[in-house]
Amino acid sequence: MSTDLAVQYRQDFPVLSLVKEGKSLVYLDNGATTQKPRVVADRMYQFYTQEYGTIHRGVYFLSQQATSFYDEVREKVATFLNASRSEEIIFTRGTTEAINLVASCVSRHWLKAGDEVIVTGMEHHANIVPWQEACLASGAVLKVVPITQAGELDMDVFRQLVSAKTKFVSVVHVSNALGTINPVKDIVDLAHSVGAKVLLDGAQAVSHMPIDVRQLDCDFYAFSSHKLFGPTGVGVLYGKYQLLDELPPYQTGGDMIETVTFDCTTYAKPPAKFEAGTPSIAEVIGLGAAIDYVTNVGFDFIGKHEAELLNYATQKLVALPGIRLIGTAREKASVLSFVIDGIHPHDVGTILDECGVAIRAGHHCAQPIMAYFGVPATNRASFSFYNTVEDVDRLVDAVRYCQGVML
Ligand code: C6P
Repeated sequence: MSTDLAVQYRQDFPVLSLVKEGKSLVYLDNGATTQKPRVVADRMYQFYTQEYGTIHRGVYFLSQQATSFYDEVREKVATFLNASRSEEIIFTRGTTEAINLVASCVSRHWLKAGDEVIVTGMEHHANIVPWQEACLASGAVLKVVPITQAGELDMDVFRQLVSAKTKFVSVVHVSNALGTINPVKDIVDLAHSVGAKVLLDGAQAVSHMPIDVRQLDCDFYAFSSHKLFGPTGVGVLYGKYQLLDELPPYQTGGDMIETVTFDCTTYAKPPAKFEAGTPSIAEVIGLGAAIDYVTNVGFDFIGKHEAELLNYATQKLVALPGIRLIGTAREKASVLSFVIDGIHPHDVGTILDECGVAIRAGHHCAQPIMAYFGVPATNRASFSFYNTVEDVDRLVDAVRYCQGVML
């Protein structure tokens, strides 16, 4: 087991040493949001206390320096995703805003009545509702690729659904509720074969595996900083430059224009065209520190360690009576959703919390998945590289304790 290194990395995350009512914290809600290494908080503290200024507006030193820091992070994100150029990186408030941006712009610019948009049965609400709105506004039709009992996409149906009418395909890279890693390169190729554009929702992927947008050839890729060890309030939309250039703006106002008169306004080029108003400057700088940090940890270690944790946890959990796993795909990230016979997930979550174990209980903003599996909610333990075998043992002990109390 690669736990020794994980134990070392834990030292970088002050909150992981938290002890409450005599119990040390076992943090297993990394799918919701990851904890922050000290370097991220320190970088933001330094910016706020010693370097703070607005960007793109001031001729004075602080503003120019802040502008350089901000633009450097754009370069860093471009390298992190292997984008062709930094102008392909748009800062948003998060994955949700990134998808809303694309859905809104695509609906106004590309979609017309009778066109089809494809999503899948394992999407987060953030990748369903914006497309429902886009279809309502444009008269396009939303098609849904079903999932199988293992929690995989039914690729045969996917291939049947894609046609000349398909204009856009929007698919989650890694499912937050099931852990499934989707065959996104195949999906991109399939969509491109009929000329459709593709967005990948990478909210749950970026902290687990390296992302190469040029290799994937996706048209858009979205993720949130707070799930990648960075601050809340900032996210990233990658888009191929030519497409960003073609699309209309999402929000309008300051910083996204070239010239404004009462007769005619012209827009700045991407990325400025999609970043109206003063952005989350300190948070973007914090995201830069998070990317440096995670790059230093390295996805070789992260992938190997998380796979070991997932296997170990899966074996331990299914060995208990009355456990049903929700999501048993062949390719999975370190997300373990389960239900326990006779105990509502919210009760499980509350009792595990008494044991110091933080997991998520709920529908995970993926109600269609819950409906498909016939459950109101699941319990979800999601692991990060700083979790250990001991964390898994504490989870399993807490589940056993919960069964003892409730059954
Ligand atoms: N999932 C969870 O699973 P925001 O809130 O904008 O940072 O991310 C939204 C989002 C979009 N897509 C996927 C696949 C996601 O998992 C999420 C957020 C969280 O616990 C909250 S429901």
